[in-house]
Amino acid sequence: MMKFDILTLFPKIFDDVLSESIIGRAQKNNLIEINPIDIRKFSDNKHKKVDDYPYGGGGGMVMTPQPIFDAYLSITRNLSYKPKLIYLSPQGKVLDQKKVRELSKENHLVLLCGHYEGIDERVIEEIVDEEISIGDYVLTGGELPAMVLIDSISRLVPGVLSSEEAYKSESHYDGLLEYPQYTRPYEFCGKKVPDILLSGHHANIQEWKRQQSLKRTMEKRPDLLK
Ligand code: 4H3
Repeated sequence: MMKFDILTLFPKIFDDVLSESIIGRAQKNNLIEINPIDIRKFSDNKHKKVDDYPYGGGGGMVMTPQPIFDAYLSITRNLSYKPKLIYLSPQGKVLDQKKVRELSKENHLVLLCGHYEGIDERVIEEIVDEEISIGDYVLTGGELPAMVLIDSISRLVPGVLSSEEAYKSESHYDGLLEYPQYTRPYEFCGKKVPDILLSGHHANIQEWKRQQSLKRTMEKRPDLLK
């Protein structure tokens, strides 16, 4: 069982995306739990304000530390352990499948989503264990990266995919891209499925898949082979 608590100003946007398909089924089967927490509810301010102008100017708004800190305490207050807290940020280590595998070993992750110009540095220093980026580009908030993280980790939680095979041969599992896949019909747009895949010769098929993986990786992502 993997639990994700998400600290966000926009808890609703997680519901639709993560309640469909494989991740939705995983939640129903109690293999994962996804719990968005509305930071705004924890604001001490009478207008439930959660942001303010940056000291030193520079434009935009910064998320104030108090509501984030209290939302975080509402998670940890009843726990005898400290769950790992990840801040989704363009300054973090760029996510790859190795990091996904590592994080899938945890039982409880807290994901902190910033918005606007970001979060007051002091709350980051106090509660963040790890900063992760999903790539070298800037988004309006950490919510989409949090969903990417949840999806990539959840599919590695035992039982979420129907069999181990379902993910072991996929792109990036062994540092290579996946071989091409075919299904019916046998012929489409004048193109036939490679005969080897219909041969029934298991060893030859495995060898073909390996060769295709290497060829693809060489052509599309030579950087992965280095
Ligand atoms: C993560 C977060 C990109 C990534 C993000 C990424 C808004 C973090 C704000 C939010 C800060 C500006 N953008 N590449 N944006 O994973 O709170 O940095």
